[in-house]
Amino acid sequence: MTTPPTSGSATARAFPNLALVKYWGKRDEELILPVAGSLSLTLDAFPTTTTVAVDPGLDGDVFELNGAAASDTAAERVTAFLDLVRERAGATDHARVHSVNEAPTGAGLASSASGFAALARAAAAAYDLDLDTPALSRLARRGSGSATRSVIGNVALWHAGADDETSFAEPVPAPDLAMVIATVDTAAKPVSSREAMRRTASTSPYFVAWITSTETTLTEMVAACRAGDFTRIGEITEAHAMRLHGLIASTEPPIRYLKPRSIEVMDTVVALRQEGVEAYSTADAGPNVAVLVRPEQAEAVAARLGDVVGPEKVRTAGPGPGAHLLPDAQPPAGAGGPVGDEGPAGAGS
Ligand code: 2P0
Repeated sequence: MTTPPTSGSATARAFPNLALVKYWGKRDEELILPVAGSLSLTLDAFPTTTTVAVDPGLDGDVFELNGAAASDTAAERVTAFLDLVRERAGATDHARVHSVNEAPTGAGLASSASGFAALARAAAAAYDLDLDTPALSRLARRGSGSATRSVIGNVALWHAGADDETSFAEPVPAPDLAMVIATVDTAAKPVSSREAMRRTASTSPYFVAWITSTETTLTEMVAACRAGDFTRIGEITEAHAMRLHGLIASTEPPIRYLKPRSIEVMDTVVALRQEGVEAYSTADAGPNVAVLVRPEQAEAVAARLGDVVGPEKVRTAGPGPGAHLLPDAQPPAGAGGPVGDEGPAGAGS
């Protein structure tokens, strides 16, 4: 059987997300099925814009990131992902992938989330795969776990699911949220998330408790979101982030992502609360701290955190849209762009 040649081209944009209930640990490494569900806020800043152009003349995929050839490791990961897309599309032609990532280096925003969500959207269109939003979220999951959630705008719930078909993200109604992000350190992390997750699963005596408690926490968080209970959302966010870092510290050899300055930011957030400003800390697999606030308080909180880390190291973000296609003529890269049909109404830009 000969496969019909494909020569499509598509451009998509996706934004990073910050988890309020964290994903940490896989029960299936190949399918990237998580040990528990998670929930995040997709941001309206620092997008990745990716064009996939199928080219029957190529011997292999070409991956360019921010205008330069990507590393071999990154290129291999993109090709492995495109192989999945081609397998489903019944296609064999390779593609040129051109990606621009606007996250400031080391800002602590996982570019794999926006990167694979944008790649999934663009590659599905370029290879003529007609996927609904859950199917697109499942596809993005195969690139990177956190990308599952960046397919969805605003607040996204990633179900752990029973299998590949049932492990995808969907929107959850929530009150208006904003994040103030304090960059503490831009050095490369000592251990990648992927490797640290493996070490946690194989060495931490707390891992089983993490799995069971995260599912309970997630149920509580979804209820708080639906109820529009900002205070409870914040309390759960901060507690779950601290649990993640406690869990990571319990590995052997131990891993510690937080720095003294991260703790200083977190203490400032506690002080802000004592002064009556509702703000709650979270941190991913790195030293940078994101602070969940009501949008109207973002500016005041940003000024306060600027006193700790320097004003130039503080950024604020609101809720952003899910991964979406851009018109063929690529507009200048930047935050915003059309909100995809995945994005709940009013999901930011
Ligand atoms: C999260 N993180 O929920 C958690 C919290 C970091 C800390 O998802 O191996 O880059 O590609 O599935 O998605 C980072 O992990 O890992 C992450 P892979 P990913 O956002």
